Order: sequence, then C-alpha cells, then structure tokens
Amino acid sequence: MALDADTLDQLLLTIRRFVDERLIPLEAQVDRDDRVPPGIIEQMRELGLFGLTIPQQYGGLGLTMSEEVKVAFEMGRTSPAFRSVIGTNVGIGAHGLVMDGTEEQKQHYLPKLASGEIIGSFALTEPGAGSDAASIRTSARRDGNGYVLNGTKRFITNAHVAGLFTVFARTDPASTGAGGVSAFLVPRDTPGLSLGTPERKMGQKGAQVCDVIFEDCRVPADALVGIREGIGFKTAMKTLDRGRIHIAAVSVAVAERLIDMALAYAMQREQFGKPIAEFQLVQAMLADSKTEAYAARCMVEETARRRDAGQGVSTEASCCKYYCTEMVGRVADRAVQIHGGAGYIADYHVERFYRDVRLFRIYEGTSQIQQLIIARNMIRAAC
Ligand code: COS
Repeated sequence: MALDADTLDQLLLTIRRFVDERLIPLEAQVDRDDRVPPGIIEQMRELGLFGLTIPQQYGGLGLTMSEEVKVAFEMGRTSPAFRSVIGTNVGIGAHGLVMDGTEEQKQHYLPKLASGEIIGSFALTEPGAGSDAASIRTSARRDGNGYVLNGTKRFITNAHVAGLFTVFARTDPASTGAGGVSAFLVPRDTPGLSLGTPERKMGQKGAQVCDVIFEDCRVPADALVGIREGIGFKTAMKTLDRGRIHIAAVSVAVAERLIDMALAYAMQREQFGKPIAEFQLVQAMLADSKTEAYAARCMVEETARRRDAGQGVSTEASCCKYYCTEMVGRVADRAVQIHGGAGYIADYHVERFYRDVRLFRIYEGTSQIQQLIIARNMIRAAC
C-alpha cells in the first residue's frame, strides 16, 4: 500500500466528486469541441492526478497497481478523453522511464511529469509497424557522442502537448527484430522533431493523436533509457503490460456507467403500457451486462493484486485487456439497443460512449494481439 486506507478513501472521494461535478457536465462540450478545457487540465494538476503512479521520491503518489485500478474505476466513469489527459503520465508516457531509466534520468524528468508541468508521450507505433511492434524502422544511428534519429511515429497520443517523448528506435541497423530496438527520452524542443496534423477520429473526441516525425534529430548519448542499447522492446512490452491493466479498469468503469444509464432509461421508458424494464428480453440485456461487468471488475482487481504481490502477470494483463475491452463493446451495444431509436441520437450519452469505447479494443494492443500473447504464454508454460 502506497497510501493508508483513509488517504486512499479521501483521494477516491475527491476524484468521484471531480468526475460528477466537473467532468460529466462537460462531456457533450468536449465531444463537440474536440478539446478538454485548459481550466480542467489545471484542476487535474492541482489534484495531483498527473503523478498518481510516479514514485513518491520523485514527487508522485506512487500508487500500487491495486490503488491505481481503484482510481481508474472512478476516472473511467466519464468520457475517456478526460482520462487521456493524464493517461500518458500515469501510464505509458512515464513508466518506461520509471522501470528502466537511470537515477539521473528519473531525477531529471519524473518530478516534472508528476506535477503535470510536462506531458509524457509514448512513441512506438509507425506507419508500417502497429501490431508487429518489433518491426519498427525508425533508426537511431550512433554519431560521435550521441545518436541521430530518423523516422515517423504514428497515432501518438498526447503528442501535440507532450514535453517529453519516449521514442523506440533501431540502434542496430543489421537487426530486424526486437533485439535491435532501444528507447530514447526526447524533449519536444529537440531540433529535427516535428508533429503532424491532429487526426480526426471516430470517438474519444478531446483526446488528440498525431504523427511525430524525426529528421536528423540529434540526441545526446544520455538520452538512451537506462544507457543500454537493445533493451527498448522489453521496456515497451513491460510498459504495455501495466497499461493494459489500466485500460481494462477504465473499460469496467465505462461499462458500469452505461449499465446505470441503460437501467435508468429502461425503468422510465414505457411501451405496451409499462416500463420496458419489465420485459424479459430487456432484462436479459441488463443482466448479461451486469454479470459481465462484475466478472471484469473481479479479474482486474485480482490481476492488480497479483502484480503488487510481485507475480508476473503478462498473461493475466492480456486476459484483462482482451475481456474487459470486448465486454464494454458488448455493453455499449446493448445500452444503445435498450435506448432504441434514442440510442442512435447524439443527445443521449450512450451514442457517444458507443463510439468512444471502440478504441479500447484497438490501442495498447488489439484484441487479437492479446489472444496471441495469452495463447503463446500458455504454450510456453506447458513446454
Ligand atoms: N515483458 C518483458 N519482456 C517481454 C514481454 C513482456 N511482456 N513480451 C515480450 N518480451 C520479450 C521476450 O521475452 C523476448 O525476449 P528475448 O528475445 O530475450 O527472448 C522479446 O521481448 C521479444 O518478444 P517476442 O518474441 O514475443 O516478440 P514478437 O515480435 O514475436 O511479438 C508482440 C510481440 C506481438 C506481443 C508485440 O509486438 C506486441 O505486443 N504488439 C502489440 C503492440 C502494441 O500494443 N501496440 C500499441 C502501441 S501503444 S498505443
């Protein structure tokens, strides 16, 4: 436990209030404007949300995985775009550094990431390397006392506001697989680093992604994470293992919100002379959603507990990501169905969530990649 029980309860209560009073009322506006208001981001800084998982010695709260998923169960009750503001500092944009950085690298960057003074961003995916992450082609050529980066990263979350990128690039030009990949810490203002135009997306409006382009971008040798070449792919995979549990927890929270909305609607909407909640086919949709969300919550809590106990949970993290993100897709679909024609109208929140949750099954590893990881690990363990 990073926090005593009272402090954790207080934190969760504060976040619950922030979500209910400040974020939920802004959901439609954020979807319309494709932008989270700067005042909200400032409040997130004041609440310490950027530093939730950064170790306490670097200015964060150092939450354990179990504590982090409790926070995600709260933050996830609103549009995923709000969580995305802090998501990279809490997850993939900081944890490569937390896990594998040198002490000097951590002291230099983590306090600023914890306070939200800078936003961290994780630059792995490329135009030709999505699921096959080990095939990245961005190069980092050793040159004198530094490296020169060339290549393009694609769909990089929070790149437009990032102050620091963890960039995965190939240091061994002769390699084609995971072994030749290294991770670099690249500040936004490094000459040779530029950004593409923000992408227009199906959902999660307010969360921005764009290309990050490196053209003869020179970084010093001490930008190499851990000052070790060839470990970057493993850094990325370890970071994603953690991030996948977090995304699973957010999926549970969105599912629970959708179930609340579907239930409330079913109880007040009357057809054939009575509330539609009294019809058994509607009840089946509610019951299936409740059961699946409960199972999902339990598996996330158990995986977080095992990780905190020091167990390897790569398989279980993928099970959580796979099941919970698919589950919330089904729950969102049923919520739209229960709302009938109204569910297809943008004024009802379920339409927006239906679009928002689609991404959960894709980013931080598609459902198919999770299936592949789970089965591979099963086969390896059985050999
Ligand atoms: N933790 C630590 N090390 C890991 C690991 C993990 N979770 N997963 C893999 N590794 C290690 C392996 O042990 C292996 O090390 P050795 O060479 O020393 O044996 C190395 O990394 C390569 O692993 P593997 O052979 O499994 O790599 P593959 O290229 O076959 O495939 C997958 C790996 C497909 C699982 C990986 O590319 C992946 O997760 N793809 C999805 C990428 C993704 O999530 N993108 C989203 C971007 S962020 S929004």
